[in-house]
Amino acid sequence: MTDDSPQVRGILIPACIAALLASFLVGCESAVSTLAPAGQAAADIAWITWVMLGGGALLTILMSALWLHASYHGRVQPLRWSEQRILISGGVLLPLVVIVLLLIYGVRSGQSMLPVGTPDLTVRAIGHQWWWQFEYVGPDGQIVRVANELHLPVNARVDVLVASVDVIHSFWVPALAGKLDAIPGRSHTLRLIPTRTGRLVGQCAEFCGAGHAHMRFEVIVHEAEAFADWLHAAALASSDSGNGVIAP
Ligand SMILES: [Cu+2]
Repeated sequence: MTDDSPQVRGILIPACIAALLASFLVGCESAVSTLAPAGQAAADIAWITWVMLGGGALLTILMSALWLHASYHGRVQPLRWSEQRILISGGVLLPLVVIVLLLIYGVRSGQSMLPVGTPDLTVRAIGHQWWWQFEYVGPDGQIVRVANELHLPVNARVDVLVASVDVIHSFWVPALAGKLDAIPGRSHTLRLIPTRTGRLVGQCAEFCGAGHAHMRFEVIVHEAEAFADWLHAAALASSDSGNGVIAP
């Protein structure tokens, strides 16, 4: 059986079509999906994902069509372009243009997660085995500590200072932005700009021990006034709680 025998084609073609269709059946609309963005950085990531998926699909269709044509008809007429010209344009120039464009867009998207300019709010996110602690500065300057719930105001520039007290974790809210490692002894800053209210899901994205899979947290994006009310109530609850950490 040769590579282009009818048996091989009979298996490969349905397999390629099935793989292509399967990629469209993956659930994207959820509180934990980058492809249902609720933040500026996530919107950039989602856009480049769709561009790359579309470009990849077009190239796959083009190459499959050429392959099928060659399989069934062979070379029916001489090529108008020399083989060297085809190699240079398709093997060097095309990838160069695609990679440079992706690099420019990737750098621009990455910058939207950098803490540029003064934030409207700063939150500390501290990873523990196996939960997240979020710290706010309350209305009277007191520290407000919350377990596994990150509350944010909509359309605000929020700097999240990501740290860890034990092992390496990774802070990730797919619907808001990319992930950032939480490393013991260091603090890294991630800029979040939520663009719609609602409830989202965050998850530790670095295997950090037996309880890693349970290291999820909830993200609640409020209108600005509702966020101020929540912070005020959380400050009161925090002063009443024994260890100063509010558990949901
Ligand atoms: Cu973790």
